[in-house]
Amino acid sequence: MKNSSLHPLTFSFRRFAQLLFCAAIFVAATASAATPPAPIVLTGADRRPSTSLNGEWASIVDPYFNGLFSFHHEIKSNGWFLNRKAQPNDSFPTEYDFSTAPKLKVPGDWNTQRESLFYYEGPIWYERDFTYQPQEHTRIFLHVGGANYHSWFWVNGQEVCEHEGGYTAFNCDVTSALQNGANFIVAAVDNTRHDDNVPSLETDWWNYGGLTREVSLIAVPDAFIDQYDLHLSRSENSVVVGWVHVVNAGPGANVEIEIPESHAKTSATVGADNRALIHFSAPGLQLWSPETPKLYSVGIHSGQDSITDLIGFRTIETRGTEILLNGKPIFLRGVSVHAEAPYRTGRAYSDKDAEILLGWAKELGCNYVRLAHYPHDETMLRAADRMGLLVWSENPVYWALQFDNPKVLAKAEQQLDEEIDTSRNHAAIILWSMANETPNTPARTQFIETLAARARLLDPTRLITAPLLVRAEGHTKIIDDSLGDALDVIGFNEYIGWYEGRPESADITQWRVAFEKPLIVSEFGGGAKAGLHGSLDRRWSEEYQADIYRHQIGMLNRIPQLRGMSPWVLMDFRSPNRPLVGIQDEFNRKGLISDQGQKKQAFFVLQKAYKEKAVGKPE
Ligand code: GCB
Repeated sequence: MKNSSLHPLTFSFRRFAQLLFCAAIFVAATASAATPPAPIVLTGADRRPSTSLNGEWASIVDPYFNGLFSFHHEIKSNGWFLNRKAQPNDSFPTEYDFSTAPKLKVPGDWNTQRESLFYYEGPIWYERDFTYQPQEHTRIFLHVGGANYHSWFWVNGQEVCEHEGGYTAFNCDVTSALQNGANFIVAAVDNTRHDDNVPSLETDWWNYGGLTREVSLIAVPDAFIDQYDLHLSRSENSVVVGWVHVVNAGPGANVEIEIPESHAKTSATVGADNRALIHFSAPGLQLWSPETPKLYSVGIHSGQDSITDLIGFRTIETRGTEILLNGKPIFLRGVSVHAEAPYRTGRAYSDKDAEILLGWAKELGCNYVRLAHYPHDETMLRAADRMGLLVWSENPVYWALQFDNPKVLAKAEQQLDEEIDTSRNHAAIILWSMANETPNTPARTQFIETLAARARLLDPTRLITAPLLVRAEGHTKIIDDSLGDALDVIGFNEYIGWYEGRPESADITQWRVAFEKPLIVSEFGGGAKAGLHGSLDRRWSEEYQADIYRHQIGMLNRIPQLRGMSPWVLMDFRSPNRPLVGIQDEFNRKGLISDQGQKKQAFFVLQKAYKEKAVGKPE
């Protein structure tokens, strides 16, 4: 729409009339244009052959989203997604050019790649050329590991999808947009915070924007396996159960599962809902546990489609106030982890990032990690499976949302679905966390109860949790938020010794818990600047932080139903709420390790307690 590129100062009545006319045509055209289908979830996407689109992408910073919206804020039909090249005889200017634009690396947040983008919140355009030879009878998906927060994608100028939510993977069908040979893809990613987003306006972590996780093309046959769930039965010994869903499966299509190492094999027919129910015995399977993180190569086949996943088999359940892994009580010795990249800061995405972070958790003596406050990258979950770390996976329902807004609920549900559907085959994940530290109101409770019911329906094999806020009467801390009724495991966060009282206040604190359920202290801790030393009462010193841990461990041992802990936090992480110069410098300093990998004294206090099993009930 040419008129949308008018300079506002040349505006006249005649042009206004022209503009109205063009707008009417444009509205009619867009109303009839097919909206692209919603992105889908592919389970085990990283186990499929793919064409990587990682690398350098051209980028244009567009704070007013001028590439998508006209000056009257209508969607442009000639937006920057056309990747137009100016022609010598053009009668209008083309005011963008991806071929001369600076580059950004994908995967990667933009904030840590360019100084001027450090605080940037808004839209940025990405463009990349690539060649591709589509094969007959295939569907091709653009796989996006994560784009924070709202993203739009076009292939050769055709819109292929739009997605909301910064921390879940999605796949857009690009089959009809791709050409044989030269192609281009344009993405717009907008990390503006809005009060009706999930998460909303307030978070205590950096709002890293961009294509933060890997991007690739995945080709599948016309009939393909999009999702599957294979896990050990809780009720029958050595029996693997679950389902496989096949898109476009013809009537009577068959699914085969094999675990060659255990000589187990089965086949099943898909039903009317394109789903084959799986139930077969696999005697002699070695159970997955932190001590023996055994993963089996599992083949899943249907017609022309095949995936080989790496799956561990274990059960998780509760009995009274116990958590049972493979039928045996376990105490979760853990730590909370943000997806902050070690040494370089920014959003973590690589195998190496995951191995460093989880390697530190292992060194600490952990058998469990709380991956806060949003679903982490697949690389993190694969590493946890391999390294034997049980995982608490978290939905980004953080602090206060518009709990009475049905649109916000729909957004939270969509992100929860994507989280569970993508990662349901990771043996490491035992807990789905619905929300962190939400205000105790009826609207909140109903909102999270709805999410919990949905999570149970999607995955009845895992435990539902959420960190609750705690209230106090004198020296007694009380956990009685009614949301606890909807949970299998009660999480709670407390900062005795940091936000309230002194470290030794923990010694006189009593606990009253209104639920006969297992309890995990999902956060406690305090800040310290690595290398800052002083007496025990010098806030920000390593000594002060270590002292919090000593007193906390003593106190936590007095809570009979405590079944796990994940203090806050493994490593210092970027937060815009932490401006204290010389100490915080925009990092939350509650890490046991600094962002540059220096271990603080508290790391060793906790390591000793974990290694000597001096905290928690002996297993
Ligand atoms: C909390 C939040 C966490 C914050 C932490 C803190 O309770 O759950 O996201 O970063 O406290 O450091 O204050």
